[in-house]
Formats: sequence, structure tokens, C-alpha cells
Amino acid sequence: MTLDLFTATERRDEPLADGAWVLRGFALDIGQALVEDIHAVAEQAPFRHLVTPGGFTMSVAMTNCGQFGWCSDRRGYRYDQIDPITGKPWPAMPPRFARLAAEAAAHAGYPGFDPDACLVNRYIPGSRLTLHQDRDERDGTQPIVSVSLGVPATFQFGGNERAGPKQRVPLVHGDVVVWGGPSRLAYHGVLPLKEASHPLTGEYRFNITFRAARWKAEG
Ligand code: MD3
Ligand code: FE
Repeated sequence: MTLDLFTATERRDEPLADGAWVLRGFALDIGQALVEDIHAVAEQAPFRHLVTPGGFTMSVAMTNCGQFGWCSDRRGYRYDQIDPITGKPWPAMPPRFARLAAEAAAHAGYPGFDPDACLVNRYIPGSRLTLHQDRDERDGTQPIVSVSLGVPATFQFGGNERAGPKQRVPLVHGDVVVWGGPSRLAYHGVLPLKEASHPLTGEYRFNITFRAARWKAEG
């Protein structure tokens, strides 16, 4: 038998910070189905590399499903009901996604989570997310739920100020993290992905984040 140090095999809840939990292995049993759902979403709304307002092209490729999709370009960050590439609404949120998000949030103490936005991130070796806050969502009482699939990554988690101390948290296939309450506006990022291979995703890491954007067009 080969010992695989990267694959969680059991479910376990780990406190991360005030209001934030790592639910190890929470999505493990539906991991393959989630990856298939991602491919189906990407067939309708292709992965693309967004440009930041500062003019940098992101190393992480992104797409969305659900009512609202997170978008970035030279004009800024926003949520949009229309995919700027296809000109069509984002694909519907797969029922399995919505179920998982609500179950994980309830498990972590946030009952009634009803996300209207789902951002799907795709990492290749070297892709990273620099330290940032997720502050484009209007309902600060709702958590964010994130699901990690495929190749493992190191997540960086800080406090409510950019300069504060940071924890490093390994996230592997099937891990779910719920961020709410006092942690909702914490700075966070993902270190450059290392080269590795996962049986379900090859060299890729996928991360799905569920959000209550509650965006209104009038700003
Ligand atoms: C902590 N994605 O898409 S998910 C993002 O792994 C993003 O792709 C990362 O950060 C990824 O914005 C990390 C974990 C995450 C998401 C939202 C948070 C952590 C968070 C909001 C507040 C605090
Ligand atoms: Fe984020």
C-alpha cells in the first residue's frame, strides 16, 4: 500500500479563527461529482484570466455559476449577472453545489446560508492569490464557504489588517472552509501552487467559493 500524505481520509472539524472552521474531508465523498460539475459549468462559461483594476492579469483562471458572477477588469471589481465573455447569464448553480454550501455553513453554525454567487478558481503550478479581503458582497452577516479540490495548496490567513501575523493552513482535496462572523473580512491568500498530480484533476487545483453577493445593479 502506498501512503498518500496529501489526501484527507476522514472528516474532522478544526477551529481556524473566530467564526472560521476548517471542515476536513467534508466534501470528500462527492469530490468526483463536484469536479464533473465544474467541467459542466466551464463548458458553458469558460475559465478565463481576469485583469485587475491595476492592470495585472491574474494567474488563477476563473469562472462563475449562480445568479451573480464575480468579475474584475480595469474598471474595478463587481458582481454581474451576465458573463462578459458569452454575453449570457452565468450557468445555474448545480444543485449539488448549493446543497453542500448550505450543509457546510449549517455545520459551522451558520444556518440558512443561501448563496447567490459561486466563484470557481482554477490553479496550475505557480498560480497564486495575493493577500486580499473579500469585501464586494453586500450581506456581511453571511459567511463564505470554500471547497478545495485536486492538488493541495497552502492557504494564508491573517487578521483584519494586511500587516498582521499570518497562519499557513494546508488545504487538500475535499476540505471545506467556512468563514463568517469576526473572520468574514480577514486578509487571506494562496501561496504559489506546487507541481503535483491528483487522480481526479491532474495538475490542477480547483477552489469553489460560495457567497451571498446580494448585488444590486444600481450599486
Ligand atoms: C477568508 N480563494 O476566491 S478560498 C477567493 O483557495 C479566494 O482559491 C482562495 O480567496 C482559493 O476570493 C481561498 C478561502 C477563503 C474565501 C473567502 C474568505 C477564505 C476567506 C473570506 C474571508 C476570509
Ligand atoms: Fe478571497
